[in-house]
Amino acid sequence: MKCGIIGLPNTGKSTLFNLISNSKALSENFPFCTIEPNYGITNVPDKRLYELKKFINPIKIIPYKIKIVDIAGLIKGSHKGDGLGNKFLSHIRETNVIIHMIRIFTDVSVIHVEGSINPIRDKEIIDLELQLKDLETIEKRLEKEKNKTNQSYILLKKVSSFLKEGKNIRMFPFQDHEKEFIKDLHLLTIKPVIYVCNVEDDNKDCNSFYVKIIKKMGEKEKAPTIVLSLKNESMKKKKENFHEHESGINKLIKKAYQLLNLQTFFTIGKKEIRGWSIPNHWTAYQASSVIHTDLKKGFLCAEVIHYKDFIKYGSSEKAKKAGKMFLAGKNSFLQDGDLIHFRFNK
Ligand SMILES: Nc1nc2c(ncn2[C@@H]2O[C@H](COP(=O)(O)OP(=O)(O)OP(=O)(O)O)[C@@H](O)[C@H]2O)c(=O)[nH]1
Ligand SMILES: [Mg+2]
Repeated sequence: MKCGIIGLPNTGKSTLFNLISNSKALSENFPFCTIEPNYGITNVPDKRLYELKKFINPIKIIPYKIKIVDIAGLIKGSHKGDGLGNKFLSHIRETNVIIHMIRIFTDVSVIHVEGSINPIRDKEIIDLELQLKDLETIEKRLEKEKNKTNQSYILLKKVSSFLKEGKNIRMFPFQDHEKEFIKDLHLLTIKPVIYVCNVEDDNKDCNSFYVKIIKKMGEKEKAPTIVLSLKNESMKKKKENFHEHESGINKLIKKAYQLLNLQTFFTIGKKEIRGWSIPNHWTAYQASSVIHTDLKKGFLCAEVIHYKDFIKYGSSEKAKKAGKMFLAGKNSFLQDGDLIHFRFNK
């Protein structure tokens, strides 16, 4: 599961990537600084790990992680190969959530490829490039389709008209089963998106004119907008324990995690408390595989305590005495935050 950072050149994508993943990708004041994508991982901040720590006091805490990709800047005409060519599209295609970086900060010393600050225009440039690429993908499929009366042909025709109106496919009113028809096309504008407004100062600019408009545009797509100042975040990072405080970056990572449709379970012990992430609706049996394949092979059952019960009773023993520990079989589903101990045959 990956999140890809996209946007015009010089909007702060690599700066964000470095902050999120503790990397040192090249980030300079010239457009197209990033050519090949940068790959990294980031811890997902979760307060529950620190709440659990109060009762267990382990040697270490291991948070769960998500993958982040910093993708080359897009410009007008990118879909047909202008700028750095259209290789970037395959990098976007392989992501599950898009983080769309929008420059609100005005700093004139940072070159803007369009020559002026206009976040609405900038968002529309990126949207249009992705829409044109999706349109091309759909048109190719439509040309190949011989049976013009089948369900998928009719659906794709509708989606194509929708794109031609300048709308991202994520806004299309799909019926529940319809997304299956187009899954293999790996369309770009159907992916969940988070808009990030990179402002000069997040204390002053949170409700500025442009931020309000971008938020409204996001709401129409049911997409969240996060406002942050990478300049300020970079300074904060130097001062504080980054993953424990409620920064804009942490909000962003949590939001990305939500959109990836993942859920969390915890394992606890004297040595470590660890968070694990699994797709929503995975069973206890499937969950065991993320720890070790041996657990899945010899799976007997999982001892489960819901997070709230553990916090209420303060230990596994006390929760068990209160009847709050239960055994989950192979096909049982888990709740987000469950504390799990797997029983298995060695
Ligand atoms: N004033 C100000 N400058 C910023 C901010 N965020 C990034 N920058 C500067 O903008 C320049 C470009 O930042 P990058 O993170 O490299 O931009 P990018 O989007 O990765 O650019 P490309 O790789 O060229 O597409 C750098 O000089 C950053 O220091 C910000 O919030 N405020
Ligand atoms: Mg870059």
